[in-house]
Amino acid sequence: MGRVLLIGGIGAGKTSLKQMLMNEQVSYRKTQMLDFSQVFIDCPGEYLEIPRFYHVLIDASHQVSEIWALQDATKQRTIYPPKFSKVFRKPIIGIITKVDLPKANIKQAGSYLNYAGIEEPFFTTSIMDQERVAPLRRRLEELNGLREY
Ligand SMILES: Nc1nc2c(ncn2[C@@H]2O[C@H](COP(=O)(O)OP(=O)(O)O)[C@@H](O)[C@H]2O)c(=O)[nH]1
Ligand SMILES: [Mg+2]
Repeated sequence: MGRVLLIGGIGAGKTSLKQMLMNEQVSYRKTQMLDFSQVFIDCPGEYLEIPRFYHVLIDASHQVSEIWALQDATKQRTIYPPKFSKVFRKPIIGIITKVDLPKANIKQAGSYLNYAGIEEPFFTTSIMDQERVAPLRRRLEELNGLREY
């Protein structure tokens, strides 16, 4: 089971992204049995913003095959400590959210992810654009081996 841990600050778009991928998956593959609430571990943003909660994220990471680290493209600051990705022993990918908003600065968001120790390529997402999340949907399917169902 390829579970994914979603991390990111409060309001980064973790729950929205999960919701988007869940809904689309449900209509796209009606017969498959996967419960996406069991695929995503969606943590409150506080777990990343308050250092005494870091251990909760680290514990949760033991139950997943991959971590998706979100960075809000409209945020002028990062809440990731330097090299934070290195505390995990799982692959971690960077996702830049809210790229539809006028304030979005994808380049800066990418540099914040780099600062957290996360390397390109980054995924970009928007709740306004289903097509844009298609690569993440494919990644999820690959993680879960859905092609064999
Ligand atoms: N414009 C825009 N708003 C977004 C996007 N993703 C999330 N939001 C909004 O940002 C707010 C916080 O999103 P949420 O998914 O709850 O963030 P979480 O705290 O990381 O779970 C909500 O009002 C969402 O509608 C996006 O891609 N574009
Ligand atoms: Mg949430």
